[in-house]
Amino acid sequence: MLTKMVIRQEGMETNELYLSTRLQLRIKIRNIFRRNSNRPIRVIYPILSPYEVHDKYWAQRRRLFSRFDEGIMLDSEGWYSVTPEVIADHVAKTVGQMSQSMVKLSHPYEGIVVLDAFCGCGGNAIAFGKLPISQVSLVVCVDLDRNKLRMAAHNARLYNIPHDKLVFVEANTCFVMDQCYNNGELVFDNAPWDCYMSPREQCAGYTIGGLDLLPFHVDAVFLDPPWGGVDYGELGKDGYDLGRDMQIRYHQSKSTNFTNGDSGLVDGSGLLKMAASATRSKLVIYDTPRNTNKKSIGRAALNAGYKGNVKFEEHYLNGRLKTVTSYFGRDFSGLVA
Ligand code: MGP
Repeated sequence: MLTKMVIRQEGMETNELYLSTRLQLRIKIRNIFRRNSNRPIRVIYPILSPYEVHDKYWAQRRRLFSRFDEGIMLDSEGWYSVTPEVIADHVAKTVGQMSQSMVKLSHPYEGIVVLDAFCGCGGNAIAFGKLPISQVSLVVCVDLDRNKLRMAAHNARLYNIPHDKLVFVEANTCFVMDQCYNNGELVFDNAPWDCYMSPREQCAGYTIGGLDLLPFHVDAVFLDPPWGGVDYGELGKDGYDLGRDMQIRYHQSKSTNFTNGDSGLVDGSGLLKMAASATRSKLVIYDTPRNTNKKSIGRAALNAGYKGNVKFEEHYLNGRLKTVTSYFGRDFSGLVA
């Protein structure tokens, strides 16, 4: 960790840290004989029906969405995993600003195309959608669950996000990043497209459909994946290891470069690599638990081919650390004295 500063805004504080991937390489070599055993994490999902919500999240509802009372819709997973609005807005704004120097755009008046790889009920997609078109021109919202996409569309309308700024794609996001994009361009080579087509529908004025809605290119990937349930905190301070504790199902019969053997699972490090290879700029934004082990972020960065420094933000709400965000794609060494 090389430097640290604090940004404050409306009850939210963000610590900015810069992690050196070179430093992580040294740590990796030193730790090679002290590998953690592959102990499985205990996953306890809340026993709630899709329409019930834990008191703790209900109490935070207007922090999750300032327009909650206008009719925001969330399912049980959405309740515990959606990013609080002020954090989502901050991250989106940071991406909008960073992208201007990082992404070479074909049209000077247009912004970047962001792939929101785990859209869920839309908290982050809405935040990206609020940015001016000169920063973000399109958000491609991917999720396996069409009902979540419908809720996200409904929620986006409550925030008056233009209908042509969000497109909702029902698909396995690993498949999208691994098989549909390479170096930022849409590729058709290996994709059994017929198997992955989903019917098209209009919802709250937005289009929801399958892979045929994917745009020809993407500039940045935003990753806010499931962390394995609500008890990630039991792994302790710095105990959440991206390579060990995050497991995302890749609905794909053949194993690829990114899956762990034939398990059909991609770990958090493989996920970053997949996202990086999908974009040309390698601009990837990664939301992970507050107890994410920073060395595991460094290892994941190296594994995905990044060099130099990674920007790492800790987001506090009313003095409590909520989430952390890592920004990959630019070497931040110049900012570090
Ligand atoms: P939390 O730890 O469940 O709540 O999630 P809280 O109120 O901070 O916990 P407590 O210690 O006060 O009891 C904190 C934040 O992390 C949530 O608001 C979500 O933004 C995010 N989050 C939590 N989970 C379990 C997930 C997840 O699985 N995926 C993603 N992407 N975000 C999550």
